[in-house]
This record gives sequence, C-alpha cells and structure tokens, in this order.
Amino acid sequence: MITLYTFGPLFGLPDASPFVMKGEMLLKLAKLEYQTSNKGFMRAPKGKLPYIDDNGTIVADSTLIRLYLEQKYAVDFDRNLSMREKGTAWATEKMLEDHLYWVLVYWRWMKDANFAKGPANFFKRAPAFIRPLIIWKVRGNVRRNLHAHGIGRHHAPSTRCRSCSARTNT
Ligand SMILES: N[C@@H](CCC(=O)N[C@@H](CS)C(=O)NCC(=O)O)C(=O)O
Repeated sequence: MITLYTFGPLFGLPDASPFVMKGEMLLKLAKLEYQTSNKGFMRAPKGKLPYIDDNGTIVADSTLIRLYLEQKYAVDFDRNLSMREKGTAWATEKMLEDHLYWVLVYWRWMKDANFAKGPANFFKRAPAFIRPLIIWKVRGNVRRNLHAHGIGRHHAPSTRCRSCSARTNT
C-alpha cells in the first residue's frame, strides 16, 4: 500500500500544505489505495513534504509523485486534454507552484497577525520554554527562502481597501 507523508489537517483543510493536498488529490484521482502518515517529516528525503513510500519505493515532490504514478500505474491525469490544453495546464501549474505559492508563504509567515492565526499552530506541541526560539529559527529560515526565491526582496504594496480605506498590507 502507498503511504503519503503529510503534515495533517489544519485550518479546516485536509492539510496545511497545498503540495500535500495536490499529492493526495493525485492518489484519489488515480483511484489507488493509500494511507497517510504525519510522522515522516524528519525523514523527508528532500526536507519537504509530500513524499510517498510505495512498498519501499520513495518518491519525493508532488510533481515527481505525479510522474511516478503515471508511469507505474498507467494513469493519464491529462487524458481529456489537447496538446494545447496540456501546455496551458503545465504553465499555470508552474506559475501557481513556483510564484503564487511564495506570495502565500510571505503573507502566511511574515505578517505577524496571519502568522499568529496560522503557522503558529504548527509549534503548539513544542515545549513552551523553547517554543519562541524554534519559531524565531523557523521564521528566519522562511525569510531566507523568500529572499533566495527573489519575491521576498520586494516590498508589499501599501494600498487601501476601496470599501473601508483600511490598509491591505498589514
Ligand atoms: N516542489 C515541492 C514543494 C513542496 C513544499 O514546498 N513543501 C513545503 C510545505 S508547502 C515543505 O515541506 N516545507 C518544509 C520546509 O521547507 O522546511 C512539491 O511539489 O512537492
């Protein structure tokens, strides 16, 4: 049986990670039997989730999982698409995963109010006395990743909401 390694449900979603939700959706669409485990992050081969263990074959990264399922189980997720539509789908997918995703990470992790409502929950199981240190370290890593990607080097535009005039970048 395939095991999909996940973070687990959060924020009323099947998982806090869009890539994990994509991985689970692929397994559902392929109609394959699978189980999930939220105990795999420390052993993640690329330091990220999702990855799968298919009876000993480890595949990390949602897109590589997709390619693996297509090859191993003869699934064609794009079977009803024309070549042109496949190209559009691929370009859209990569734009969402490699660009919009980092915007989401910025708003989720770098804005204190959003962080308190969201990712702060990831650290609830850490012992209280070292929690602030762990949070400081992990947020620092996220800030560095945003900088390395490039999107973290920009300033969020300071605009006002048309209906209430509140600033929208706070
Ligand atoms: N390209 C990867 C991206 C996966 C990814 O970015 N996962 C994030 C969660 S959304 C992660 O595990 N981050 C942990 C970390 O960077 O330490 C995929 O498609 O699976």
